[in-house]
Formats: sequence, structure tokens, C-alpha cells
Amino acid sequence: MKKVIAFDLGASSGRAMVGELNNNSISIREIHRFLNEPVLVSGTLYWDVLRLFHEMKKGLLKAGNEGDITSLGVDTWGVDFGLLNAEGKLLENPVHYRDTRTKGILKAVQEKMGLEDLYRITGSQLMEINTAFQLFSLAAHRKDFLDRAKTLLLMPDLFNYFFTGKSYGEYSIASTTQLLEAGESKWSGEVLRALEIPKELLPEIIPSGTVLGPVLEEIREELNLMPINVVAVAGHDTQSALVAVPAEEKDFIFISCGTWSLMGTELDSPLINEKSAGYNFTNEGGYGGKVSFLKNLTGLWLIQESRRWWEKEGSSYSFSQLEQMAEEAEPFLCFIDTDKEEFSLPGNLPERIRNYCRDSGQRVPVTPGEIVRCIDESLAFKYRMVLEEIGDCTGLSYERLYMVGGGINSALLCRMTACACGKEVMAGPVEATVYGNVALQFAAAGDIDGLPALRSIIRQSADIAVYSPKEQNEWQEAYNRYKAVLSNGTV
Ligand code: LRH
Repeated sequence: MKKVIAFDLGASSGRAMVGELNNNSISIREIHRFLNEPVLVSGTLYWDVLRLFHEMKKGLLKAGNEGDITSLGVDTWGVDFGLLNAEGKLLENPVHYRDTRTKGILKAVQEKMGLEDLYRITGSQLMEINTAFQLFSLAAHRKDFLDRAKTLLLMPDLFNYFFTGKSYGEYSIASTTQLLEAGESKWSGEVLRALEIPKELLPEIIPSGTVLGPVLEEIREELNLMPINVVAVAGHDTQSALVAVPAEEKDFIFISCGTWSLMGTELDSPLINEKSAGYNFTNEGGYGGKVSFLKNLTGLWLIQESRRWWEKEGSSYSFSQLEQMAEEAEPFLCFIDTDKEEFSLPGNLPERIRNYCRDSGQRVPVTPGEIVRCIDESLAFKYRMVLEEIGDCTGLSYERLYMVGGGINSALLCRMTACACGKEVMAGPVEATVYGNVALQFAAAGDIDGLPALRSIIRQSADIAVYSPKEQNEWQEAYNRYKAVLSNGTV
């Protein structure tokens, strides 16, 4: 039996997971879990990167004690990066994308390059958090600092570098930067010039699934490890998750449900036109050169952050308690536009949701159950809206939706999605990102060949639940009300 280790760094925790391949089936289990909390210092929100690397080493130590681990792979969320100096030392702690340095930045960007041109070249959804704009902010406000930087490494690449000493840009994570030519493994000279970002900063791009080489001798000695390779898996968590979508059909809709909801379809080449620009779809690069035509939607962040707020107020609820309360709350009380900017920053989200409902002339949710139900229904309707937008862009209709990721632990959300979209929902695996990360390591070792084979192994390995649409008249009527709220801001 072959064993690998996947490091998956998510919004509040990081995990070391051991993956095993046995008779064409993959099993995964957690061996180490640690916090991944950003740290606010002197007004800047940082990654606690050295602590994380230390925890990853602890995970390796535990895995190493079991023996027979052949490789490791790291995935994180997109867009964030660290900068190395000429000696290969990390210059500063990487900054978290929820830092305020890019708030409102697109106005200034527009003076350097038209946003339409930026979209046409990169095919990336315009989001303030993108690497391009984080760098633009540095070039504008901290030029001296940027001048000292020699190499930029996106977060999974940075950890790979810490492990191996090799600095490369893995393709999937590179494509979250808004600096790549759409569908190409090539940095865009035009965008870099316009935003005054030095081209030399950017590393050579390598395909997802490349074997980078062995873990450094010094780390092996420190941890008393056998030789182990580092694989540059799809470092972008979303793209590792997409490898694990259990679809058999070529054209399918996926929703990767976590802090964000990434909803889209898989294509062979980028789709960039007026419609896709109008809807602000991104063309993200994935394993095997596939393109994910998707939208970043706010996801469970709304519930996570509300829960944090209630905790601060002295009431702590588990996610399953909140789901139970939402289940019992009145249906279709009120709706919000889950992607409104006011919901993206940390703070008193329940109050912001109440204000939104009041301002739009709706009934105001009071209890946590009502708030969570309002969030879940609004998310499900957002999925319906984006499903229609995808169909409008591709000209295709889709039979079912595939939902993966931690968000599908909420059976309520899966059920609501099936009802709101009027489609069957296949939900699973919950641990899609880890399955993808692990599977890509086995593929890199030559044990699995190609995306269809990877997905067939996932189908055999993971639990998949099916939800069917119900009560279509009620859901259709409520969807019309939801759309009215979003288009007028009032009902
Ligand atoms: C999801 C995700 C998403 C990115 C965002 C920053 O974890 O990687 O795909 O756009 O985080």
C-alpha cells in the first residue's frame, strides 16, 4: 500500500492528512490539525507562516513515524504570496487577502489599464483581493520594499520552497493572480508593465502535478525522515477539489462549498467574451490544463462569521445546532445579496443582515435560526442565478449539480440548492480538496493516469449523497421575490 501526505491550509485550520491507495480506492485520515489564524499587527493582517511551517513539520514527524510515506503536497487558498530577497530569505510575513490594503483599489488600477483589457488578457474575475492588485498596492505605496524582493512565491509554492529549496510557480495557483495570459502558462508582459510589477519577480511556471524533488536534507535530519518527495499538486485548493468532483459527464456544474462558494463548469479552453465579462466569470487553470469557468461567490463565511459574532456576545452554537435552528425557522422570510461588499469584512454580520433586510423593505430576521435560514436560502438562490448565467455563456443545459467541500455537511444547504435550482444535487466528497491533493500525488508517481481515471477512483472512494428537487412552485415564487430584492434593492 502506498502512502502520501497532504497539507491543506484552510480559512481557520490547517491539516496534515495521510492518503493511502489500495485496490483503486483512496482512503484519507487526519494525523495533525492546527490553527491557521491570521494575525493583525500594526494595522496589517498577516499569515503566521513560520508557525504554519512548524506545524507542517510536526505533521511530517507524525506521518514519518508511521513509515512508508513517499511524497507530500501542499494546497492553500488562492492569491496570497510571500517575497524572497536575493539570498532566498523571506522578506516579511505574507499578507492575508482580507487585509484592507486593496480596498477600493480598482479605481487606481483603472488609470493604468482598462479593466476590460485586464479581463480580456487574463480571463480572471476582477476581485480586489487578486495578487495583481496586492502587488499594485505594494508598487504604489511600498516601492522600496518591492525593490528588495527578488522572487514572488504564491503560498503553496512558498511552502514547497521551504521544503525543497526550489522556487517554482505551480500553474493552478499562478492562475489566481490575474497576471497570467488566460489558459496559458505564461505571465502577461502587458499586464505586468501596465501595473508596474517587475517581471523578474515571477517564477518559472510548472504544470500541476510536477514532482519537485526531495525534502531538504536538513529537514530530513531534523525530523529523522526517510527520503520523501514534494509534489507540486494543484496548489490552489479549489483546483485540487475539482480533481475530486465525481462527475462522469464531460460538461457538468460544480460548487465547491467552503468559506467561498466556487461555482462553475469545466472547459478545455478559456471562454472570454462580453457575456462572461458582464457576469464577471473567471477562467482558472487546473490540472491537465483544464479551465474552470467559475465565479467566486461568498459562501459559508456568512455563517462562520455570524457564529463568531454570537460567540463574542456570549452565545456559542455548533454548526449543527445552527442548522437545526434554521431548519425550524420560517421559510422565505427574507433574502440578502450574499455577495454585497458589506458582508465581506469581519464583524457583526447578523446586524448587517438585519439592516439589509430592513433597508430593502423585507421582514427582519431576529433569531440565529432566522438569520442562518436567510443565508442558506439566499445562497441557494445565488447558485440558481449563477447556474442560469453559466448556461447563458456556454449555451448548454445541465442535468445535475455536483457539490463538494465542507459546506455539504449542511444537508439543509444541499437540499435547498436542489430545490432552488430545480436540479438533482450529488453531494460529495466533503474532503474533496484533500482527495484531490492526495490523488494528484499518486498520479505524479504514475499510479493513476489522467483526470477520468482520477475521478473514477474518487467515485469508488468517497461518500456521495443525492438530493432531489421538491416543492418547485414555492421555490419558483420565492426565487422571483429574491430576484426582485437583488435588482431593486427593495421589494
Ligand atoms: C477558496 C479560494 C478561492 C480563491 C479564494 C481566495 O479557498 O482558494 O478559489 O479565490 O480562496
